Amino acid sequence: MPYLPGAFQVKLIVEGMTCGHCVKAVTSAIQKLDGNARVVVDLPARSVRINGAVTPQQATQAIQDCGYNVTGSAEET
Ligand SMILES: [Cu+2]
Repeated sequence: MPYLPGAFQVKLIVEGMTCGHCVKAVTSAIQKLDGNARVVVDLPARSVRINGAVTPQQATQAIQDCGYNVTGSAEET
């Protein structure tokens, strides 16, 4: 699915992601909250964008449980 501006309700800045394995770990952690969530990870920008039924607080908790540090969050419209 192509990127649609504004389609992501949650954007987090996550420290410590370095490779595709990290991307998979973060993505599956989010998809445990919402199996249909769309997750786009941008490693250079350290951003995780989420389109799904997930609050920033839930997503932050899930990512921190994987061992990554969430240093910023924003709710997008
Ligand atoms: Cu990794």
